[in-house]
Parts: sequence; C-alpha cells; structure tokens
Amino acid sequence: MIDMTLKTYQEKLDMRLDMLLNESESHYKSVIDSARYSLFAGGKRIRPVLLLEFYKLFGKNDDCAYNFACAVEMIHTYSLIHDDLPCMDNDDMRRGKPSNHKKYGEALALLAGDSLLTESFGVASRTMGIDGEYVAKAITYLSANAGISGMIGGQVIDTCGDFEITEDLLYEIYSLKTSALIKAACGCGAILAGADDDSFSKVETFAEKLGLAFQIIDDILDRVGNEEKLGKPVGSDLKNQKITIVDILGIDESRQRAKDLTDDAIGILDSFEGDTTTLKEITNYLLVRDY
Ligand code: GRG
Repeated sequence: MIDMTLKTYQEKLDMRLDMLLNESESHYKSVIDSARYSLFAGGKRIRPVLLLEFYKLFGKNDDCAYNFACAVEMIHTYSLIHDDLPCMDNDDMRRGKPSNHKKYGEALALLAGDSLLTESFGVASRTMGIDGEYVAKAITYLSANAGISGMIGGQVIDTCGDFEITEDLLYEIYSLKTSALIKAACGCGAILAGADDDSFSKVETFAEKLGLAFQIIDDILDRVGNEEKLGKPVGSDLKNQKITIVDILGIDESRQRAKDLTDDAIGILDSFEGDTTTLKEITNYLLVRDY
C-alpha cells in the first residue's frame, strides 16, 4: 500500500520538478544537466511527501503545496551532491549510479548543488494559492533548518569538528544534519496550512524523532546493508573513520533505539484528529527500509 502511495506522489513530484528545472539551450546547460542527473536519480522523495501529507492533515488540498515540496527536495538533492564530494564523504556511488562529481567533475557538481540550493528558494517563493504570509513564514523556517543552525551546522560538526564523540553529541549531530531538513518538510507543510501553535509544536517533535530514527537506520545500513539495494558500497563511515551510533550501541541496540523513536513518533501522530494513516505508514516504512 505504502509503495503505491509513494509511487503516485513520486510521479506527480517528478512532473513538477521536471517543469521547474528544465533544460535550456544555453552555454550553461551543463549545470542544468548535472543538477537534473541527481534530481532524477531515483530518490525516495520522502521529504516532499511528508510536507504534502502534513499540509493535507490540516485540512488543505495538496495541489497548492507542490512547488514548496519540490523546493525541499531540491535542497535535499544539493546536500547529497555536496556530501559525496571528495572534500566531504568522498563517495563514488549514489542511488546505484556514479555520484555527481564522478559523472560531471567536481566543479560542475559543486555548482549543480549551489544551483539547486539557490533556485529552491525561488521555487518556494512562487507558491501560488496559499496566503503570502504563510509562504514567507515557511521560507524563513526552511532557511533556518537547512542553514547554519540546522543541516549545515550538523555537517560542520560531523565533518570539520574535532570533538570527542559521545552518544549525546551524536544525537546533536543527527538532530542537525538529518532531523532539521525533515523538520523543515513537516513544519512547512503545517505552516502553509495554517496549523495552530500547539499542533505545530507536535509536528516538530514528531519530525525530530522521525529524523533521529532515520539517521540511525542510515548508520545501520551503512554497516550491514545490502550494497545492491543501497546502490552504494557499505562501509563508507568506517572508510572515513566516522563514529556512528552503531559504534556506540552496536547493531541490535541501535535498531531498538530506532524502533523506540518510531513508536514515539507514531504516538504523536495518534494525537492528531485528522487522518494520519499515510504518515504512519511512511514512519513505519522508514524503520524497515533497506535503502
Ligand atoms: C555546503 C559543501 C556543502 C555541503 C553540505 C549539508 C550537507 C553538505 C550535507 C547534509 C548532510 C547529509 C547528507 C545528511 C544525511 C541525511 C541522509 C541520511 C540522507 C539520505 O536521505 P534519503 O535516504 O535519500 O532520503 P534519497 O536517495 O532517498 O533521496
């Protein structure tokens, strides 16, 4: 069931993304090709789907929110392109294909990431059919969570920090580098739909927990996942001497931690009055995913 739901969303999102970032005959067409290569490489589109589902939870028809949902996916894609660069995780493969810099070279990969990030805010601002005040508020929230005190900050501690890695510091890193963009997706859906403060705060707590569970599963997959399904070699963290939750808790305890966080997240969904069936399916699917 969840497969079908995601597929339907993915098709609609792909159509909109295709329209938003299209090829133009110009001397800079190469950067559009490079950005599109990663944008259409088969990502799960979890973040835009979360945004649309939260938008619908607060009583709206999701059509108006597609631009904003695509903007979040563009930021996610930029982060993956940059994350794979030699100066970051130095990964050669992503989603079963050569990573962006392996195909287009480092300069173009860097610029494709920059393009997706920059264009995303223009795309979000061209959201039609939603109160302009909500759109502006959502853009501010997106920027805060993708920026220095969000995803970028997490990547800085993770990549450039020289700290003793404790369980608490790992949770801080995960909260910033992974939960923040998931929080942006869920939170922007709620903001665009005009959710009240109490509901919004529950959405944020849900997203925080889902993001932590998501990153823990990512760490487990990097250690014991199936390379074919993952579309990249396992062991990237070991190769980069990156300490993850798996090093601290072991596989079984890490899995249990992800399960507990998922159960908490489901509990929060239960407290909403509207239909959270799909959100619950997504939350459970992310716990058992194999890529
Ligand atoms: C500015 C040079 C520069 C780099 C920024 C911010 C950043 C690099 C990287 C973000 C950190 C990051 C990539 C965190 C990992 C989050 C994560 C587990 C991503 C995988 O998400 P999925 O599984 O991907 O949703 P798909 O492939 O399905 O889209």
